[in-house]
Amino acid sequence: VPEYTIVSFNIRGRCEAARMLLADQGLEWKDEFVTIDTWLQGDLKAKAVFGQLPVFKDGGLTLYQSNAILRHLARKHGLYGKDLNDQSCIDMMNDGVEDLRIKYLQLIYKNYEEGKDAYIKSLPAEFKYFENVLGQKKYGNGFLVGNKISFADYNLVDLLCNHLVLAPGCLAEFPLLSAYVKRISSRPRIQAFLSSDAHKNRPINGNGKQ
Ligand code: 0HH
Repeated sequence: VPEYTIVSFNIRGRCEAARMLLADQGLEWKDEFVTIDTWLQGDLKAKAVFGQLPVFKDGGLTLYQSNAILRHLARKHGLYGKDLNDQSCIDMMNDGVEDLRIKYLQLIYKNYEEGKDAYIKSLPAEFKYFENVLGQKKYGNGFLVGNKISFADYNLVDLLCNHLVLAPGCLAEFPLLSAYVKRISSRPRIQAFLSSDAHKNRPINGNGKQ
């Protein structure tokens, strides 16, 4: 019996980074997908702490908020740095990823047709920050923080993969970031996860835009 359950809409959305983390760590989880019809009945929404999905279950713990879910898994499975300073830096990185994810979701759900060109033009300025972070590391060939993968890495790689669908050439001028995405995506369990039908058949977003 899997240790964890993720209840979400059947999209990659805000859960795919957690699924990538779980897959990479060799952990088992169960996905429970909620249809729009079920959601519109309102019972699940009424129970949700902030009226939204996803919700994550770990034994007696019920947790809402996708970033809290990532952090819980990170604390539990050693994906939160080696000490307090690492933890804080990983939080800083994840907040940077969240800022970009919010912009991406605004485009997808609110402004896709009119905003797409301008959004793609704005990406180099966004990606530069992450390229610089990787460049400050000794060989530019590791992770966002320290010498070990953290939840922020899964979150960033997931978001960058979505951007490669939106704008396939968008990482071309960022050698460290391109190599980073390739390196993490080719970790054996992540590669297996990314090439699974479950992942491939799951739409990125809930409105069919990507
Ligand atoms: N801060 C929260 C987090 O990080 C934000 C969660 C959130 O945005 O966890 N939840 C949305 C997700 S749905 C939600 O619950 C976004 C796409 C919806 C389209 C679904 C299509 C499904 C197709 C099978 N929204 C519902 C709501 O607010 O009532």
